Amino acid sequence: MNPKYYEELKKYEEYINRKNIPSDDYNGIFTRWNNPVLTAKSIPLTWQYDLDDKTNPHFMKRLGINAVLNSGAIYLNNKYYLIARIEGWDRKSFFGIAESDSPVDGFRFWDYPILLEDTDKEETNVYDVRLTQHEDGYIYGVFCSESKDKTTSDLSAAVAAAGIIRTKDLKTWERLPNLITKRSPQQRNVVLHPEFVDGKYAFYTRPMDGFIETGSGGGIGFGVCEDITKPVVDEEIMTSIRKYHTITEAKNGAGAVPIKTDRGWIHIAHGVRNTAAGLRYVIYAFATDLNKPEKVIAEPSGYLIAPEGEERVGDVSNVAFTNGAIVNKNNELYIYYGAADTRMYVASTTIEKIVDYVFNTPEDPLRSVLCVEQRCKMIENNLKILAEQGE
Ligand code: M1P
Repeated sequence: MNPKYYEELKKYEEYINRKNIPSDDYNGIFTRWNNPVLTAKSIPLTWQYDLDDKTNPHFMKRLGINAVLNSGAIYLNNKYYLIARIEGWDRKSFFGIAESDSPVDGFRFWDYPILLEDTDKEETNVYDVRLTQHEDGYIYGVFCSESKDKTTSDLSAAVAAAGIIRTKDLKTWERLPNLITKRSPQQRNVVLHPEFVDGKYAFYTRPMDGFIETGSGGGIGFGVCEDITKPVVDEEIMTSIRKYHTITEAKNGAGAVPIKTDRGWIHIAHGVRNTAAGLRYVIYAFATDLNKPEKVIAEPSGYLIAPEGEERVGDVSNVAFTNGAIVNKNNELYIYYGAADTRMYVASTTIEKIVDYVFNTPEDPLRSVLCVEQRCKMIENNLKILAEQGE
């Protein structure tokens, strides 16, 4: 074996085994963790190097990895699993399962990435899986399945659809047909609701006119389907809608699978606005009704997590994007988020705190003058409290 292998293996092991550290930035809502939980450095050497001295005498990376990002997440038998979007130097993404006993560090990939059943020869790229532990007994993965748009001569034109896979053990995956949404030509950021709604499978969708532009798509949609093995959604109705001059003005999309709480379903989604420097992706939260999971009942103003510091820098700068969160047996909540389409971070909180945040943070009154009024009311009350306490 080339001695370089042992040098690189040592670096890899040190990287995987390094402990994460909570940031000392305070907001009362969540704690950021300083180190990424997954990056291109987390990928095993066997996935990148040909270890045969005869065919690789210079110990070159033959199949390099560019980025590890937007990961689905699931908690099973006290273990934390991330199904990451792994992007090769060749720009193609695929999925790999990383496992840890800890929610914040130590994620190690299984021996092989997931080899999807090749059911559609036009499918060129797959990414951003959401993992739903459904009450029907399966774990579903819903992801973006991308193909070339052959209706135009534009080489970068693509069509996005929602691919569906399912498993009972994360090892054997069955591929189902892609979701058909009758009203929307394209779909990305589709999430399967974990419970039946009126006896049907329910999807959060993101109706889009084109590959990048949501166009007339007003926000996060919701639709039901009878048979998940022939998945068709006839009608999509709106849940969290996009609004002018807010964090969701350009687009939004469902993120982690909704979390059931006593007060409602907590959704952790992403919102996009346009800036002179390009699109800015942030993570926001809202709640929907327990019996009508499409009906928004609370939507705090602004963002929950925006990209900060080194999180802002990468292949697509200024992006915080989530498609996975875990609630463990202690009701701690871990929100995994991709940063700048390059690496994965985690933020932690508790169910008690996220419910307080979602239901007690004021809504966006949508105009500057009303926002100042809202803030002044809080200041007035605070000054009264401080005066009463002699501060
Ligand atoms: O590049 C930012 C994100 O862009 C897409 O999200 P959306 O569909 O909302 O525009 C996704 O491709 C996502 O993977 C990516 O992080």
